[in-house]
Amino acid sequence: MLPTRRLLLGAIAAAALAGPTSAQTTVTITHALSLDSHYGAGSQAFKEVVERLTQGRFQVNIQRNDNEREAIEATQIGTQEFTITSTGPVGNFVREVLVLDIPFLFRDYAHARGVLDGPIGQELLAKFTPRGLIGLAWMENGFRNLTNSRREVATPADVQGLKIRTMENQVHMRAFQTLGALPTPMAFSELVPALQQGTVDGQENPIPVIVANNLNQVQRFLSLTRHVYSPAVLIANPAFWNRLNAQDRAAFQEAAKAAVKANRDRVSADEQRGVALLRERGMTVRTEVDTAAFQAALAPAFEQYNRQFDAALIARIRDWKPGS
Ligand code: EAX
Repeated sequence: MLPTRRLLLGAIAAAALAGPTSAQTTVTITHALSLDSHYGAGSQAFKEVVERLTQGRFQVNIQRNDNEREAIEATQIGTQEFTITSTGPVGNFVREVLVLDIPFLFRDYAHARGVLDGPIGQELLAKFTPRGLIGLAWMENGFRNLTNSRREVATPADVQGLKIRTMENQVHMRAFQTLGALPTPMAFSELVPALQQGTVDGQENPIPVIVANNLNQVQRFLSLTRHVYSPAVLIANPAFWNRLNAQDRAAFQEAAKAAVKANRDRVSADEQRGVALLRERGMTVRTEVDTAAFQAALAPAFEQYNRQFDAALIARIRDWKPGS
């Protein structure tokens, strides 16, 4: 055997024994729910595509952090590279995003996804950059529904006096105040203990969250109010993102697209099966809610939102049609 061939085989064997190349980088992504959730579906798709398109040079470590404000702060300062979060606390970092949290702004999932995937969504993602965050892609939490342990809710009058946990979101808090409820903002991590101890009577979340976190164990009544569409967003750390070369950045962008698709597909699936599942788990579900009465009762809040935000932008969102 020629010496050079023997040397070459030796070098390959040594490299194989040395294990992964030094160029391997582990990045962390967090979200508030388990892997068996609409966020988990997204993070696992993200991981698979990043590791495949970078030939393993980047490894993705998925972790759970159910304090979304903390996760955004950690992504901002770089103690983690990515997070998937509902827009709940995002308005405390990027004020313009609060417009998306206005009740009854979106008609249905097609309307919300169409707006967020179009120019309006891109304009809002660009608002993250000056705030020290990279808004990579709009994902989805879902249409929020009200649960409580006191009574069935069908009209605004049924909400009066209920202590309702809200996200740390001033748009949501104003809405529940206007309805005569007692909004109590807290991180998702504090929600279940607060419901168990009776600190609050109820909360509001999309079906996928209620299912993923078994909130049926601490809540008796579910009303399909669908009062707010709750976007989620994939956020990156700017320093990490700006260090990527064009090829790797393209890989992460492909991974973000895969995360959006897997996340939305799981929301659609959970919406299909979630109500029946929650009934099986013992919840009393009120499917018929007087939506018109809720919208009328929120009129004072809508007036305030029109003053607080760009009324033209609100109209652009409301009037969006496919193809527009
Ligand atoms: O993002 O805090 C909330 O109610 C959110 O919907 C939950 O953390 C999933």
